[in-house]
Amino acid sequence: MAILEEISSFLQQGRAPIVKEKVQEAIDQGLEPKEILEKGLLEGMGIIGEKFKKNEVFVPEVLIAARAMNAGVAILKPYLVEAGVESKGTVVIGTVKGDLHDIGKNLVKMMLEGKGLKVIDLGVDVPSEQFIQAAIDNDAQIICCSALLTTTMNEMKNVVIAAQEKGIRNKVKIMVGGAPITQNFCDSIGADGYTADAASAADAALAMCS
Ligand code: B1M
Repeated sequence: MAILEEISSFLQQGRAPIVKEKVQEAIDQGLEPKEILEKGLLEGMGIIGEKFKKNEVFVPEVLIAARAMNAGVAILKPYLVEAGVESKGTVVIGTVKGDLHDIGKNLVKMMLEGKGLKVIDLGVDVPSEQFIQAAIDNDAQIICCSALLTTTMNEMKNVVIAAQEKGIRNKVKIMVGGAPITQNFCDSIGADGYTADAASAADAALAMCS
């Protein structure tokens, strides 16, 4: 299984072109797409996530590793669909209305994908109704809201209220995060989960889906 270790290692180094080559090589060798995903790509992304949590690597390395993962996943995607690999859950993510900061949100998205979750990314400046509609349309288990401004964090409460009003509050968990967000704030608006960093957000989301 040396090739899977190579895929993991090149992914951690952020070497997208070699990751693509190695994933194709693994497919040509007859390895199962699910195994390439889980023991190669997700394994590598998981190691990066843990290092990020411990401040052993930083935002640029994570972004580059993510690019390498996306490159590998793009090669694998048609085979995964063919093999019928099911995602472990669906998450709708976005930065709340009025807020254009997306670096942290993109990191959370990447870590979620690294855990095998399907992510519907609504981008930035997302109104509460759009979060709810996307959750309904995609049968999502979780809505993830990111905010970086003290002036926009209260939008998260509107997402919780909109979920109640649309009658889906018992079907969907709402996770919140971003620099100004705290556990107290999460509790005060009636959201279901807060984590301080992207890797922990992915761990929490996976736990909520299972
Ligand atoms: Co802005 N900005 N910014 N900014 N900006 C901050 C946030 C600020 C703290 C700077 C400062 O004054 N010291 C300040 C906010 C102050 C406040 O509200 N108290 C601020 C301001 C004021 C503004 C503007 C109003 C400036 C102006 O125009 N006068 C303006 C607002 C625009 C808008 O959104 N409407 C503005 C604009 C911008 C840029 C466009 C220039 C740029 C954003 C570019 C982009 O995102 N594409 C920008 C940037 C880059 C920053 C700083 C410098 C960096 C933010 C960042 O990306 N950090 C920031 C200062 C700072 O934080 N030091 C600042 C890295 C990122 C990885 O961290 O997003 O916190 P973060 O994500 C973390 C965790 O929070 C967590 O995971 C990540 C890491 O693991 N996380 C989650 C995030 N979302 C999560 C969701 C989860 C769980 C975890 O679950 C769902």
